[in-house]
Amino acid sequence: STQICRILIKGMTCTTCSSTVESALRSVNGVLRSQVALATEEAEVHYDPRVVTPSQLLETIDDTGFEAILIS
Ligand code: 9UX
Repeated sequence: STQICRILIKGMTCTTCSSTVESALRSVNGVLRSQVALATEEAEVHYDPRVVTPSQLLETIDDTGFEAILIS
């Protein structure tokens, strides 16, 4: 069944930054939905744990140039 993780993202300063991260997360296999909020510096990601792990989600964000810290 679907799981939800929340990730703190450091370094985003404009909506293009948050859109970049959101698109990167949505392109990952196993991600069902993803919302990135610039104001709170948080991503909420709905994912299939049989396909993708939170660690891979953090790596995806790191690859866009922003620092990612797992919240829950
Ligand atoms: Mo906005 Mo983010 O111009 O690296 S895209 S600051």
